[in-house]
Amino acid sequence: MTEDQAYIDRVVDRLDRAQLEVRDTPSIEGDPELGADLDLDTAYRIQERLIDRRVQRGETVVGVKLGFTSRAKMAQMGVSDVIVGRITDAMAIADGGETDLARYIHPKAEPEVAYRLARDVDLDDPDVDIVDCVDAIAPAIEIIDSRYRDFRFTYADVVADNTSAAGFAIGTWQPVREAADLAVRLRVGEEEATGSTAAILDDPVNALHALLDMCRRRRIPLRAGHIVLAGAATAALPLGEQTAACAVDGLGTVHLTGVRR
Ligand code: OOG
Ligand code: MG
Repeated sequence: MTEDQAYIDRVVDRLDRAQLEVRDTPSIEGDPELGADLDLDTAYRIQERLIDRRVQRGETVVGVKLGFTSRAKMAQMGVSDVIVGRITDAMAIADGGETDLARYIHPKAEPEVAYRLARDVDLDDPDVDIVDCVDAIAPAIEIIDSRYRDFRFTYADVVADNTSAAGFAIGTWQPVREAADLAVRLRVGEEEATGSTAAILDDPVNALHALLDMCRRRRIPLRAGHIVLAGAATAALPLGEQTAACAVDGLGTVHLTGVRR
């Protein structure tokens, strides 16, 4: 891990500007000058600094997200371990609401399952039961928008880029229930992706266990009220001026519409 603050600031500047200016940027790890210093520890520190900047601009962290919890996603992106990122209130889209496509570089929609934390999770308590800390479940759509050109990134790249987090919509919260093998359907315009919640680490509840493990290792706080996006159940579909609708059997539906104003 590099202790070089100037290095971290440089990468943070580059990714922050890419998001604010809605302009893609090449891979950091592929950069002849910056690439060698981007290990995973440094990537998580970069992600944390990026979030600090958003908070300084007035945003509030409202939860966390897991990525690459499904084999379809791992295969689509060519990686093999889960990642964790942060979501803020500025990324929230109302169920049935519109999202301005001018905010995104090349958005894609993913069908997800969301959990809600009823209380703070004590990362230092070895006996903590994260499932016990969850009080609600809902269908969700995540909008990912990698800041990297053509979604081409390495594992450390995507961690530094806050795991491509850009937007999310949550359906109706309901009491937490078993969700191991529910059919999932995502429609975006004429395109459709179908799968099962079993694609999410065999059962989305396993995403909660993976999350706790990652948050302990990376010291990422889990607070009462936080939303947890468990990860996509299918590959992502590009979002244009269209409605994206996600249905999860037994959990209901959620939709949003991409618009150009
Ligand atoms: C990274 C984000 C992956 C998921 O649900 O697997 C993710 C990306 O594919 O750009 O959010
Ligand atoms: Mg996702």
